[in-house]
Amino acid sequence: MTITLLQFEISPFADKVRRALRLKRIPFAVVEVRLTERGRVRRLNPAGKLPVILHEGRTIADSTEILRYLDARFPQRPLRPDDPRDAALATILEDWADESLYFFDLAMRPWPQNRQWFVDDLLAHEPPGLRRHLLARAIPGAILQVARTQGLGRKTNEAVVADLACLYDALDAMLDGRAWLAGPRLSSADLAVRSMVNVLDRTVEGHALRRARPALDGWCARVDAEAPAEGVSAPPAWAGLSRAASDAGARDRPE
Ligand SMILES: N[C@@H](CCC(=O)N[C@@H](CS)C(=O)NCC(=O)O)C(=O)O
Repeated sequence: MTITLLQFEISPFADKVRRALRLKRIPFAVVEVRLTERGRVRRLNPAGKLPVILHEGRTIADSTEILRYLDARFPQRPLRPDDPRDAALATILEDWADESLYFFDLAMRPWPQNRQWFVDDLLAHEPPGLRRHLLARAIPGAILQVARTQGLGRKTNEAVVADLACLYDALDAMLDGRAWLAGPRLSSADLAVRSMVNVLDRTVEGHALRRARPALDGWCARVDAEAPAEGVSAPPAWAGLSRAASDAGARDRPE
């Protein structure tokens, strides 16, 4: 029975799940949920978060739980490393990406120089009209507020970028001479971290920091080759990519 993924397309957690499904070559259907459909999201997941997958009468929420479920039900191309120490490292890195690196996305994407692309991504499925206009005005501030509550958003912008540079240095060092973050093959750690780096690439600062780190840059290409992201909207001029280049990763979406 086909898996149905309910998602906000822009979400790095949805990206992580889509990459896992593609890596394992599991057919899936996507249902895009509107940002304003709060009741629908809560009915699917009382925590009020997406992604959620539906499979054989089950509803599974949380990207980490979803990846575990996929590994249990579809053992081909396992996401969990075999070696217990590698598996432990993958668990910790996945949690770090989801619970810490994610807040750099929330803190940096609403900045003025990144905002337009962010709003375009957020509202890609929202038809033109008054509601779209109001959401475009309200959402960046609301997201910044979440980052402030968490703490990262209370730092200066310069300090946030310096923190991210330090973390990217750490990733670059981990990946120097190694293909993957945890163990001898691509694991859930690679998917979780790559999905966050991917969304941070949609900021001027994150993009420049990633491109300046060769081991991190090469690893991004390796993950994308094995577990491709879907096409997203064209990058702005500063990203130095053509629309065709950005769409190159947009392979056919399984039905
Ligand atoms: N731990 C969850 C996090 C999911 C999450 O934070 N999703 C965000 C979108 S990026 C969401 O649904 N936010 C809606 C809200 O907080 O109201 C996972 O790994 O799936």
